[in-house]
Amino acid sequence: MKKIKDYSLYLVTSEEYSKGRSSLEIASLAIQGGVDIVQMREKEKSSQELIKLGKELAAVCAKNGVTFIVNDYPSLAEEVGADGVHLGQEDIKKYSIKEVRKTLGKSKIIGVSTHSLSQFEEANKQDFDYIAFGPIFPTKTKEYWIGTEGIQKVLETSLKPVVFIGGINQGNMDEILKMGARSIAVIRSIIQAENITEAAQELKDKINAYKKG
Ligand code: 3NM
Repeated sequence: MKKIKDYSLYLVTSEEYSKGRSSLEIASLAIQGGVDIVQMREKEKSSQELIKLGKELAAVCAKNGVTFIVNDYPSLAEEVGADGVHLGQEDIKKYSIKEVRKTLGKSKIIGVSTHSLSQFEEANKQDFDYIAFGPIFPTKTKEYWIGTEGIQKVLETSLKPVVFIGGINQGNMDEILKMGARSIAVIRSIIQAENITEAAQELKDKINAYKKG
């Protein structure tokens, strides 16, 4: 792969919030529900564990035509054969985007997290393939949220696909879909669901309903 064709539903894994289920099992079930992109974001795993899980997730995603992204580490993304890497604001202080492009090659995807309009505007000028913007609503991994206010501006000015993230679930997603968002990333509203496949399907169906107008 390949640039991403469809950014509709983006699953971020996190085994520490998954009620004892493995990220591999969750990703497999969520893919059946229509997830388009899977990101491995495992803050508590060793590098050996990340390599093992990364290879397993890469295989499951490839088999199902789903894009696989690794969080934080360009060299790990390369090692496990991921389609790309997702970088946080701290990561982009550590690595230059030119270096990351060189490590991964031109065909790979590089995404970045942004948490304010000014970070978004900066990222919009750089050589990223997509931009994540959030947290829109309260979430577990951040102590703040930015609300829906900037969404309009982001959608009007973005030169690349924007994925909205942070506290988004089946109950509140209409609010941002109504504003024009067509791409969302989630952790808990998929990984903590009793039925992972149905939860993903519900999120995807809602996005598709707005896409059809
Ligand atoms: N990044 P949930 S919010 C990993 O705003 C992550 O950049 C965010 O988890 C950002 O869907 C977030 O459970 C957590 O709220 C998303």
